[in-house]
Amino acid sequence: RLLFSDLDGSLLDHYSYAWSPAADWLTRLASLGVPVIPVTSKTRSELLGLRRELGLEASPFVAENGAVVGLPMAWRHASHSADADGLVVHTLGIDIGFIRQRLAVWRERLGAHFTPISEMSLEHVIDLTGLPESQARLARMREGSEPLIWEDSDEKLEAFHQALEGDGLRCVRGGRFWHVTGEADKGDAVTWLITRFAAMRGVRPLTLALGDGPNDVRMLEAVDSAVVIPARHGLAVRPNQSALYVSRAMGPDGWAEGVTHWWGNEGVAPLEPAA
Ligand code: 2M8
Ligand code: MG
Ligand code: MG
Repeated sequence: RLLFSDLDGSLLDHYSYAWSPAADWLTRLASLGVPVIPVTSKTRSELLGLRRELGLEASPFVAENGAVVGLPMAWRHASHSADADGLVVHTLGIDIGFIRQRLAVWRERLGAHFTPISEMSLEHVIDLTGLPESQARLARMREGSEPLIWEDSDEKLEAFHQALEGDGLRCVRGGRFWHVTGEADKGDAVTWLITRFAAMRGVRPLTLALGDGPNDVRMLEAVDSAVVIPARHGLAVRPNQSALYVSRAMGPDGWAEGVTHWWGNEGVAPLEPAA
């Protein structure tokens, strides 16, 4: 089995970033050897400490909406070379320099008003996200996606989306920001990891994913069963997925509710321990 999870608004509370309601499930899944794989808009730098706190250091991770995939030692292939922390980073995305260049071009040509995170002061990032200063700093260390706040009309947003598409870029909506990325999304990264796991173990894993935002839709469609967690942002999240459960509770409470729904007790074979 593999569990893929969005962080903000899903495993973590949208405001406080707390996850205690999900802690029992995290402990149980760890003891069963089921990898819990964060699939998030956050950067690799933000994930470094967070994975440690959540006890997810042995799991792979997906950062920046699919642009960056990190593999722990056990997941790496002979052809992968690891960095100093024994982590292999597989980049599915496009270089951040190219994204920022194209943003500058389209801002000029369309006369559009928006603020990319790279142009925000640290105070502004803290204000918008409620992150502590140290984390807000790490949120600005982007490798393959640029979050931005849109400050213009819906018509111009549509034109902006089309312009980016012509560059092979995409613009997806997270809880607070628009995120400009390359063509790889959360769904592509999840599919890549499922294929990698199947190649390692010789068996296709049973997969579950949980998310609360429009940028989670492709991930929720890439797995066997899925959970949509309702969010205060009220943005539509409607994956094309027949095995879908919509939780009643928000954030980590809804997360635990959703895992219990699919992997609780009834009708599900016991979780197999790790090989
Ligand atoms: C941004 O991502 C969230 C996730 O959905 C958003 O758009 O609301 C990113 O800047 C991420 O790096 C950061 O940690 C997060 C904090 O709320 O905001
Ligand atoms: Mg989210
Ligand atoms: Mg997210």
